[in-house]
Amino acid sequence: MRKPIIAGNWKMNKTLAEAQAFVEAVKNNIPSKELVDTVIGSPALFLASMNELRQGTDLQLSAQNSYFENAGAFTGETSPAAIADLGIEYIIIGHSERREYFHETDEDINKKAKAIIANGVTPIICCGESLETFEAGKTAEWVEGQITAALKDLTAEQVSNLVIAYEPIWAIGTGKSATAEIADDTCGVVRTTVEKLYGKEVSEKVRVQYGGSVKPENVAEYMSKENVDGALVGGASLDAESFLALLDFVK
Ligand code: G2H
Repeated sequence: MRKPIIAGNWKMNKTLAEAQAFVEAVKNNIPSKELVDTVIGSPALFLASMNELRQGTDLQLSAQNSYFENAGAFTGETSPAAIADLGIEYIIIGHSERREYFHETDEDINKKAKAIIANGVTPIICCGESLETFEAGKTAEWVEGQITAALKDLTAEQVSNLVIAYEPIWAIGTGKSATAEIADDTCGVVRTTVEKLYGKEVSEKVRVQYGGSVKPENVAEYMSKENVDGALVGGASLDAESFLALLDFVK
């Protein structure tokens, strides 16, 4: 019932010319938007141009971060209102790299979620535990805490339309992906947390992605799991052929 969502997260990669060539290579070769949401999370710098190139196609776009204010004296930040104005559909927030290297807190992520939703854009809210937490068997309580904090003061309707990405930090860019069972279990923890906070109906609508070394060879197995509605893909989304192969499970 929940539509799958496959989102590339390019991170800090590509030049404008490379981003444009990628859009040209994939935009008419992706499955229909009725079957799957296909999204590229690009550096903000390329979004305006990519947006022009993808017009009239089913390709959707995401920023990788934004600030929680719409305008003002915030040197170096990107406004969620400006991203919305371009017609960009999603903004990834709370990626573990942002939390670790740029010291983003749960409170920042909650403020960003509210600001992004207020601008009519869908946040893709990331959560996930470190290796230490995983090995201590504390993944569920960690993820529940992150999600509860990120969703603070959001309404049931707002949460129904969200995307939440579970990305174990130990599986990011390491080639060491979580098993499909672990991904399913922890995406299930995300859903149960939403159910505790907002009830069953909302928890059955919210889409939960798995992220961490997803590639064309393992995406179908993740997607076969009940609680996994999509994937957030870094390394394997950088090459157009590999990105398109991530969508083969739809056929
Ligand atoms: C996790 C993921 C994309 P990769 O960060 O969000 O990256 O697929 O390279 O592990």
